[in-house]
Amino acid sequence: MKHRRVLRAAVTVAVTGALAAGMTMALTTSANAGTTLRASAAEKGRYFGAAVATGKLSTGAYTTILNREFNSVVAENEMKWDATEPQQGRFSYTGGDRLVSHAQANGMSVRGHALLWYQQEPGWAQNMSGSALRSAMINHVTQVATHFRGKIYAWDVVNEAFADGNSGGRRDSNLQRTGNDWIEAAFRAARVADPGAKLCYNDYNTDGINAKSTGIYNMVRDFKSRGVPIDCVGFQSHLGTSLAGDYQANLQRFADLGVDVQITELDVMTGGNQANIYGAVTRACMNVSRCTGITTWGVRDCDSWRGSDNALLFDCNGNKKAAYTSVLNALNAGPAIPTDPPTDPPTDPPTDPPTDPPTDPPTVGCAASVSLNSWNGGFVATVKVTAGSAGTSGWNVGFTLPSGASVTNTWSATASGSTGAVRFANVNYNGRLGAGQVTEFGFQGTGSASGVTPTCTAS
Ligand code: 9MR
Repeated sequence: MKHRRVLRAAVTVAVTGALAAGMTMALTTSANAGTTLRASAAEKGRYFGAAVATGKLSTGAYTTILNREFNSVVAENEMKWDATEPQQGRFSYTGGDRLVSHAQANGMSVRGHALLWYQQEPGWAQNMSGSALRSAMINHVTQVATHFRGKIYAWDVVNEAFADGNSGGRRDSNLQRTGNDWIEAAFRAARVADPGAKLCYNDYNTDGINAKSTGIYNMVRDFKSRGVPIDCVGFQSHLGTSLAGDYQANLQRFADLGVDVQITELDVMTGGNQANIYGAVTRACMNVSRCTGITTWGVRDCDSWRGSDNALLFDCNGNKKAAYTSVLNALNAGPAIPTDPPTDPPTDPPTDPPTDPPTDPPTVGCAASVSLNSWNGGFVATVKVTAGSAGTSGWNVGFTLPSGASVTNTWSATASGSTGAVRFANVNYNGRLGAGQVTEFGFQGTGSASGVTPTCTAS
């Protein structure tokens, strides 16, 4: 357990100021205090979540607590690369889909974890490198984010890419060796695949201002300045027996860059300080208006990867611990996320006599548009096909690719040709479209496809 040893070493940064300040606040509760974590967080415009092992969803004692206390879930393992693409190009979404359905049925949002991580890569990817790996990883991001499109509140697009210790630099991995731009390529692909999800970078040992968190801070600042799509940073917060005094200040400096922050994998070593640390972390989040939610990495102590650390808010019998009360009090005492200032009611526009709306001539056939996510040496194209007013029983989209570009992979369509004039025909489930109906397919390639325009033919 290499990861675990690193964690233990890194959580011993001491602090007491934040704890002392927090203890007085924890005694204060608001008049309309909630009585569950989810109600209290929601009252303040935030979520309170748990990591879930989907196998436990059929255990009543577990699900009772989950549904009562949490309004956000994240898959502990089921949305990771080894689970979702066990063989290259063969995707498996059983566990993730099950969690999403559970969330939808119980009014919970879903964090997606994690599109790319150097751990829990499937065996086939561990053996890859260079441009083959770059293509495979971007395809993975595209496929998985597309599958879950519209269902994920925030994705951990990249997890744990920075090194521990004082370098402030990237961690070595086969992903990193594909080129330093792998993180931004992943974020761009995720944005194209699910434009509605918040896209996060997530890491541990970042629970204070230190070399590692500063390395990440510099990356986020650079991404924001260059328009690389990033919306949030996750602070895992696997904590020991003390909390960094600048925990809140660290969250705030990221928020000041224009990203949301979230506590994504909170668990705290048992011991005298556990309840106080839980309270202090919760208060820090509440005090940062862009801290949108907190997730604990499991529900009951016995569900935790930290085993005998008893690191969570419920004991193995499902009883609330002192740490639970500390968190609930801090949620109830905290400020709400400020809402946008009320805007003046719209004034009625001057009313011109109604004119007939311009009528577009009916589009017979189909129209296609393409959105490209490019990186040095490759691209992913997402193509939108819109049926004309007669609908389609099939469609075919053509491109002329620039020289040097070559299609390597296609989804939701059948490709003919890979270079020059290439065509993509519908597959059996997406050919029949009603008037104005839209479907999408995609392809990935090497080289550059910039400037290509699609032509659509309907049958
Ligand atoms: O809790 C997860 C455990 O069940 C897995 O065996 C482990 C595999 O490495 O990953 C654990 O979750 C990790 C998370 O995905 C990323 N941050 C650290 C978490 C604890 O190791």
